[in-house]
Amino acid sequence: AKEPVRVLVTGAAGQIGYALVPMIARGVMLGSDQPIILHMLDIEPATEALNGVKMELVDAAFPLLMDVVATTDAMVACKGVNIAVMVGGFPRKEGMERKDVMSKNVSIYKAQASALEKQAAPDCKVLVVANPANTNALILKEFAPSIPEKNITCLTRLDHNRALGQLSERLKIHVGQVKNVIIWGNHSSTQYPDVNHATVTPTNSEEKPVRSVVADDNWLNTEFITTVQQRGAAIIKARKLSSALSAASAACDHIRDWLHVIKDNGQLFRVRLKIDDFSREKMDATAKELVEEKTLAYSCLN
Ligand code: NAX
Repeated sequence: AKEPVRVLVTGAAGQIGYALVPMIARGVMLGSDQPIILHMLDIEPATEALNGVKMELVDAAFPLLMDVVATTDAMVACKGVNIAVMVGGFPRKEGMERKDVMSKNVSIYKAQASALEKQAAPDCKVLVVANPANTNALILKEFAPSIPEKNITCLTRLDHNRALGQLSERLKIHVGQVKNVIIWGNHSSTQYPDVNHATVTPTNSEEKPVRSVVADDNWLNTEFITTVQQRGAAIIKARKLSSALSAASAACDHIRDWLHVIKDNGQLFRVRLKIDDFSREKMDATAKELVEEKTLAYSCLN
């Protein structure tokens, strides 16, 4: 039998955590033959809720789940972890300044980076989900220097999957028939969902560029983009809660595909793409926002 893999989920008592831990324990992230030891971290006020989640994991009797560590101590939570999914963070509350939220998250990610730095398995793979996801990942990288930079990532897979969903609804085809959609930039409403390199393989036909199959550049350049950018807000409006099952599922997709690529050839690889003026403008705008976030985050460190 395979050695168990230790998977950390921070913010495990929250809504994404509640959707994510059973997926991991069922093998959705690492495969149906991979035993798992789940490490769950949350903060003191969530202790009881966290224990409740642990009780349900026990009750679910997952065949792959070898053990559960549920704790409010980051040093304990990070011990020996091979994969760390960072979902815990400080949410923006009404009336709060951007700088105050940033400052809270910078200190959380600085502390958790140090815990990972000291305790995680060598070659631990990190996925940051908590917002501001890109910037939290940057802070984590800064304060966990022994974790290889390429091992620290943040979640934009949900945005990617949302883009596939929109195209598949529009074209009345399955999501699996669309590929090579790209999300550039920040996981925020400035993100740029780019279909210029994407293709569709319609049933009984060969692969074609998305633009030629959709045949409506106006829709692709306006409504499609804003729908993907604003999808998180639309879910909140409908559910009165933010996306959780789709976020958890995307986190599993992200890790599964990442490990698969590593198994195949050991490295992520770069591709050379032609970028048109429309894309350039959108990419510059979201890059500008990322630089602003970075500056704000660093100002919180002082
Ligand atoms: P919840 O508020 O339901 O859960 C967050 C959990 O984190 C809570 O249980 C809280 O106690 C815990 N927590 C807070 N500080 C912590 C700390 N220092 N250490 C450990 N745990 C801590 O939020 P949920 O809906 O689960 O969302 C979690 C995060 O994901 C948010 O930051 C949210 O903005 C972000 N999202 C990111 C997405 C992405 O695509 N990158 C999409 C979904 C989601 O909005």
